[in-house]
Amino acid sequence: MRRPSRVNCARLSARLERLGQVGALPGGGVCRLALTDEDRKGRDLLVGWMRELGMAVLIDRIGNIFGTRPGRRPAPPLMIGSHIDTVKTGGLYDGALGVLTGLEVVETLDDLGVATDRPITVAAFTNEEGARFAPDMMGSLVHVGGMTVEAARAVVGIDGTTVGDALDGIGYAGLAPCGKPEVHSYLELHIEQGPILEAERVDIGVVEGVQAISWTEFVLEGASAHAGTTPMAMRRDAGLAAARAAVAVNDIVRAVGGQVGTVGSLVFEPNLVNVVAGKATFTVDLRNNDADALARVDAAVGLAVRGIAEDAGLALRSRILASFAPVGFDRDLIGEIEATTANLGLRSRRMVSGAGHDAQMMARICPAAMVFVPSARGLSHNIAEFTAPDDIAAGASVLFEMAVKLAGADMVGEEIA
Ligand code: HGY
Ligand code: MN
Ligand code: MN
Repeated sequence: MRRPSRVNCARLSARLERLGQVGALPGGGVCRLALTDEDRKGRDLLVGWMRELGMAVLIDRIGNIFGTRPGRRPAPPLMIGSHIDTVKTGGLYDGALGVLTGLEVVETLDDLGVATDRPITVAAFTNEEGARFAPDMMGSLVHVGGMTVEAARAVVGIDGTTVGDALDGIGYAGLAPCGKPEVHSYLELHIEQGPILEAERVDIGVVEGVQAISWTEFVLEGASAHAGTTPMAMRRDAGLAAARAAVAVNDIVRAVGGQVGTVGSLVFEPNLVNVVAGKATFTVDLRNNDADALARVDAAVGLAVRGIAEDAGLALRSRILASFAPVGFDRDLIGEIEATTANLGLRSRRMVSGAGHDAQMMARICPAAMVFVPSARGLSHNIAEFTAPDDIAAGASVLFEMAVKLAGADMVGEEIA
């Protein structure tokens, strides 16, 4: 029997809807690409909510936003985080659910008049998606020391802008040094973004870790030529070679269990109906929970693309956009989440995340864990992304009860589950 949620789910849904109006797309869904004006508006809204809740707001040099509710003692905080940037075809929940549920945990504690032993910090990390500026999880990677601020600021995005210029442009290059505050433990509530929880009718995903990620950009260069006058044998068609490469990636990936692979972007130049493409730029996203298997697939893809380029007499260059090993979350926190879920009368199952998350970076510096809630039809990075209110309530309840334990809530207020 599912126990009632202690958080105010209507308030949480209202904030999700309100944030979802920032960068809303005409046909539904959201576009708040990192460090765009839409991202700035979302950040402003979040900072405003944090200040309304009396939280101390700190913005660091890469634009990570931290709002802190004080504890009885100035100890390293429990951090509850995620991101509010989205892909171009984003939904209301990817990232935003984790950040706004963190706010809801804080406001519910305020409503109950409950103090906590240690502070609670709600975090919104910069550029988790990596869709405009690679790699993904950039803000949390800088926070844990995996990338310098300078290197991050120098990254050139898909539109030719640097992170530094975009960050300065939206006014979120904070003064606080990166890597602060030091953190006691980290929790992240996130939508599953896949089909498992819904298919198995399970309420909560207890996330054991995140699979390895490899992003590579390939550039094929031949010669643009007239589509009508150039004999087929004379062509150095970069577009055709890129199309062959995409098929090769798919063939290699499908032959390896547990492997996924995507050619998500492919740009022809000059990209005109009557010109043989002289240049083609495409990306390959490969993921596997087995790092060795991923390395073998990565090598096989590189070899295949090189062979295709040579056969077509094309020049080839490539660069790594992201490369992250598999990550395991904290075993004790995983057990605690399972027990909390059961105590709330909810069904859970353990799982590995197919998507990357800020939690995988935070796991480098403190005990970290994630809680998943179902995605309708397993959809995400799609404007039809949806998670039912009951599922949001269940996830928020688990996060709240975990926060109460980890932050050492004082039972001054209403009896807490
Ligand atoms: O790519 C990912 O897994 C995440 O959405 N950044
Ligand atoms: Mn996300
Ligand atoms: Mn995402």
